[in-house]
Amino acid sequence: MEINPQSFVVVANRLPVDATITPESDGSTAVRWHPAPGGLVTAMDAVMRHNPGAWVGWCGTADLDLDPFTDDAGRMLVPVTLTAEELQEHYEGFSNASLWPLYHDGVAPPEYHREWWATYEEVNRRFADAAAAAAADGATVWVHDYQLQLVPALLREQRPDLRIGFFLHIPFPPFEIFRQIPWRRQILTGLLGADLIGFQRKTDASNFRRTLRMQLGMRTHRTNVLVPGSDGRQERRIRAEAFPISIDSHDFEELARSTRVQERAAEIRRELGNPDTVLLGVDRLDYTKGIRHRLRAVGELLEEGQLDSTRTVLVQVASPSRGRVDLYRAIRDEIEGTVGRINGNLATLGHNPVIHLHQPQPREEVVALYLAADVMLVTALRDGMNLVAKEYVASRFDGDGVLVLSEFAGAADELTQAVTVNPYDIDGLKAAIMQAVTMDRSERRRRMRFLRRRVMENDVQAWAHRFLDALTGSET
Ligand code: ADQ
Repeated sequence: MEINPQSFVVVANRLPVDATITPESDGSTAVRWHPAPGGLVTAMDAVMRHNPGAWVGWCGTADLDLDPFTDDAGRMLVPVTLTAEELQEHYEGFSNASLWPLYHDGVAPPEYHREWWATYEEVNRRFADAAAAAAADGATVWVHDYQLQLVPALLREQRPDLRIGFFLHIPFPPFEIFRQIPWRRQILTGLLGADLIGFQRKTDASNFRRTLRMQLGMRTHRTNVLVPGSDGRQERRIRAEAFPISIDSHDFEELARSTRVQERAAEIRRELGNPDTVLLGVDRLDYTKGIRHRLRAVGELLEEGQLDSTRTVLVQVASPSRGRVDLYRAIRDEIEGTVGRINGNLATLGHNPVIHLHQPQPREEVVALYLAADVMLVTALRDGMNLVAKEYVASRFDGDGVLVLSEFAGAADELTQAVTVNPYDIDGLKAAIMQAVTMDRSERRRRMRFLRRRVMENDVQAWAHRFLDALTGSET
């Protein structure tokens, strides 16, 4: 199919929908599309409702060659084909086993392989070609995340007419950590093809600018970066700064206010045996999320009797979503081992103090859990933003509930009235959990009022406007 060039193009590793191939009764096969999960898709889905255009991304199944098409929402979806080997090396390998741990300050050791890098370059080139074909003259192209850091420069080479923005959803590490990656220059040069590079936190943006100074000897002034032109071309002034992402806050509040979800929240508490305290964790199963530290702290509080094991429940939802099956199996085994040990010591016939749900939960159920939880535990060791923290706040239209939030999650910059913790400090984490559990109602409400103001004002639409206005030069 001919692509009808668009004036706004989003480029992300995944499309907002996943394709699956299903056999038909006549022996043929059909492609079916389902919403794809994840923080980035949720955010950009909401943005695209207001800025229709094209979305370039992988369709979720290897070796599937699909034509671009327009979906029910009027967006043009442009699938990029990836082979199983490319997925292994670009996505599971370089993206998730090299970049992901490195950018999260090395909370797991990154691995580097030259074949992975070669495939990363190759796949980035394919995304850049697809974006170039989908973009109209002078279009605005918004490239997302660590899987596609070479796309801005590759795209600029082909299409200097475009306005190119890049947003990194995960942290950018300090120069001393970043410098270990063998392809550090190529990655920085790839990103510098953008006119605007957005980060979650101010510290991420300043880590990046400092890296440019230290590694490439470049000049920066405040958030501006002067990129020297190649072949005697004039230097370009680009910007690298923080644009903290958010959620569709009003959508969450509306869902939480629905009778269905409120009834379900009450039912959840009944199903849990009407405990005095419900603690909640909702995470993708990942070593950056600090689930192990959280379980350790809650386990000790229960075993020491500071939390009454007959009157307290921790519900931990942790579902796998990103590659590296072996690694995730190890984390899952560890979580299940710890949960089993705590319950083995403390459970009674009718009551388990810790419940681990391994299956991903539909959004309605997640919001019902948010409403049912007295205390939300977000204990990431490192996290770009952490949307779960914001979703909890947006869902608590009743003005109650306490958020315990890691200072290593980007959300901590804005949500300063949460009970903040260093998750590595187990005693500090235990004290924070007890502070949250015993906090009196007026303080809970005062803190939640502040948190809600922040989350309801800075929603995902406001985030996208700020980024796009800065990119297109229309900010005031
Ligand atoms: P993630 O690492 O995926 O996002 P997060 O920001 O918490 O982390 O977003 C996860 C999303 O998936 C949330 O909408 C949450 O409700 C949902 N979710 C998580 N676990 C779930 C489960 N078990 N069942 C059902 N739903 C679940 C990346 C970065 C973050 C950054 C976002 C957006 O790692 O730091 O905040 O992108 O930029």
